[in-house]
Amino acid sequence: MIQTIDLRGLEPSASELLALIPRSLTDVSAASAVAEQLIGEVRSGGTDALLGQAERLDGVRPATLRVPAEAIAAAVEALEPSVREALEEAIHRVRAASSAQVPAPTVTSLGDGAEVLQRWTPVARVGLYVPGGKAVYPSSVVMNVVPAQVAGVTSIALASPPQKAFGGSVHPTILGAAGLLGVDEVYAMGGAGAIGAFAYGVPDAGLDPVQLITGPGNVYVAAAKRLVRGQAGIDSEAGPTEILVIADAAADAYLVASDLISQAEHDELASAVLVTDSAEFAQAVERELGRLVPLAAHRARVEEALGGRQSALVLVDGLADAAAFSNAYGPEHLELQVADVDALLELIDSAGAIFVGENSPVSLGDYLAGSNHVLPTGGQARFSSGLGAYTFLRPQQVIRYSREALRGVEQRIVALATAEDLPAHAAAVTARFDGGAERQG
Ligand code: HSO
Ligand code: ZN
Repeated sequence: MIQTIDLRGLEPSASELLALIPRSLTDVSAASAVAEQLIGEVRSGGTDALLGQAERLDGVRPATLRVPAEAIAAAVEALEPSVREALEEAIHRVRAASSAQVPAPTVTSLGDGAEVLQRWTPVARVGLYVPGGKAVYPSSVVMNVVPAQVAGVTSIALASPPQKAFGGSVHPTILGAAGLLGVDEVYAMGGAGAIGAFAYGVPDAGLDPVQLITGPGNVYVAAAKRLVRGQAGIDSEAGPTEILVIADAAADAYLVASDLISQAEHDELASAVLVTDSAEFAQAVERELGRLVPLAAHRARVEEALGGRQSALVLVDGLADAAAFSNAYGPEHLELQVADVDALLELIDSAGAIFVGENSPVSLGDYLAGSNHVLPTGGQARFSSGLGAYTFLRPQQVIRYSREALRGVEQRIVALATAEDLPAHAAAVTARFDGGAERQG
């Protein structure tokens, strides 16, 4: 059911390795034309366009675009007590771990009276997208809102697709999670149109444009984020979820198979990859998958994900090769289940989040580890990070020189400005010292 890729005895170059990596063929740019049209409609038609899109694409027309405050308060009250308690604990843990992501300001002294301060400033207003298609994830509300709040963002708007089963409003557990976090600006809108609404604003709904849009979504949401980038900032483009497990013969095949299935449960296009130096272990995992998959609640989805070109059991000669494979892949989630996890961890450089040891499954990080579950997919972990307080912060340099300190570098500025044929640059500095040759009076 799941393919085996045997790399033993091979020494692939970096580009050969990339070609060997199992990936789905999702093409964000193919969704671009549709996304562009939906964004265009929202820019010209405002609220009416968004409600019309809801009717067409979500099969229901919301009574109001913005969810009334009373509905959010009622959703908090209606949360099932165990769910509410779990959300509160998740909020507590993610808040604690996110607080460690806020850097302290630093001052660099470059001599007497010469100072460069670096401070971290939150963006003013953000739009957080919480998907509501195949599955509804109140946990993603926590993962988006908490780091923004920890960063000090003062204006937070949330969008989630209208739900037919709830009269066109946002799903009640999403509203409940938003309410627990004190977020009161929630819109029943989804897909590319919602991203356009965030980026350009919807004046007739009182929805002001945001400076940054974050959160996962389907391929149209990803395409829309790509289109509005520049108008607003975006986090990384989210694709189908991925899990890569590096395991050796010492690992527990039942637990590894369970973890692979856990992420395959999300999506037919989800990737589940095992990389191991033990062919016997790979066989044991395959046997466990054969036993467990038919028992899965979302069996069809799991079978499709595991049987797809994006999932595989990969055989390598040793754990150093496993690490090299994983680094080239840059998985969203990486689990290390080997005898010497610390030695292996040293070899890892690219992964959205790394789960170390048998008792740190991805499901822990999805909900309650305290880490964030909005993570880069599709190899983006090779150059970007998951969502965190830092996503909502911008480093800013504040320059403060005294007259004497400026005097100390005056001639060097003149030399460089002259070399660049920018004499006004030089003059702006010398004006402070030559008595102001051009100054009047
Ligand atoms: N594994 C998903 C997040 C999630 N799982 C939400 C359960 N709920 C992507 O990291
Ligand atoms: Zn998950």
